[in-house]
Amino acid sequence: MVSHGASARVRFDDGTEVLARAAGRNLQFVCGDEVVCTGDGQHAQWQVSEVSVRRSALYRSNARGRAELVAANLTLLVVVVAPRPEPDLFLVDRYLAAAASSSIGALLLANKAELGFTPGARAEMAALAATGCAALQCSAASGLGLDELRLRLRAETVMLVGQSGVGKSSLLRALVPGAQAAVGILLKSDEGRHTTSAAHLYTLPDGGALIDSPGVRDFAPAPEALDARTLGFAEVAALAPQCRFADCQHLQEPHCAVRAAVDMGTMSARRYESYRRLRRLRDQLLSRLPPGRR
Ligand SMILES: Nc1nc2c(ncn2[C@@H]2O[C@H](COP(=O)(O)OP(=O)(O)OP(=O)(O)O)[C@@H](O)[C@H]2O)c(=O)[nH]1
Ligand SMILES: [Mg+2]
Ligand SMILES: [Zn+2]
Repeated sequence: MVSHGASARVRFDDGTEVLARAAGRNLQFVCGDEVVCTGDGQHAQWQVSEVSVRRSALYRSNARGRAELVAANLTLLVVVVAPRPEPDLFLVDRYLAAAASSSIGALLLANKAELGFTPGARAEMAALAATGCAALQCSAASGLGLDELRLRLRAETVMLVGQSGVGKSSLLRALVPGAQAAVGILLKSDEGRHTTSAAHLYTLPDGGALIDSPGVRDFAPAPEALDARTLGFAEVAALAPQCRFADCQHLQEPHCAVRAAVDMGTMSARRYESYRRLRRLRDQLLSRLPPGRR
């Protein structure tokens, strides 16, 4: 289903779609939710009366630290980057952290590969791949890598996320024939222009579903949804058992295996800086929540 505020477009198993409203104020649903609809088809007055238990939930934080649901039942978060606009790898890290903390798979997708990434961007992406993050290169424009991408997305419930202008809607149109997603033009400033305004779920031809989402400048994972010990950083999770203290936050503590790995160069210094920033962000957001929620 696709939601626009209190109303949503709901697709039934037979492929027909209806517009439906929430039956009650407390009923919250987002793109990817499975819902029960009631109503009479004749007057097209459909109501969402029930939301099925979610197999996964991706949350972001609002300015007050509260969790806002972004998408439900995702199995794979595809974080799209491109040579232009210049990749924001800290944003990539925060998406990967949120996915890992919510048991959602992740794929780093390097689109517009035919334009060529800078050596610096290539090195950072290789460092991410070394942490175990799945990565693929493709080009929505030239078709490069799209067959492999189709195979990878088969039977998954996927959301494409990333900065504006990286080519999410272009990828959607390449993957879902007939999909009518707006594709924008990059501004000269390389800032990208927001062309997709609401999340929308499409059925993939080989099975599975794909959600296109609006480009973002920033993404703050909901503090309560982040794994408190590792923040969803794969290499931190792997190293943490070797830290002296079981509750090591990998900041100032002595005999910290994470800091040792950074010193030895086996963990990327940029990733560690990203980890520290996310710790600070999480602490700030938690401090804004009412005391009972922290
Ligand atoms: N050279 C090149 N350009 C591409 C490729 N994929 C997309 N583009 C172009 O990049 C621009 C932005 O593409 P969109 O698909 O609208 O980007 P988006 O990520 O959906 O952007 P938002 O909806 O604003 O978040 C368009 O001009 C596309 O034609 C690619 O593989 N190579
Ligand atoms: Mg778009
Ligand atoms: Zn540590």
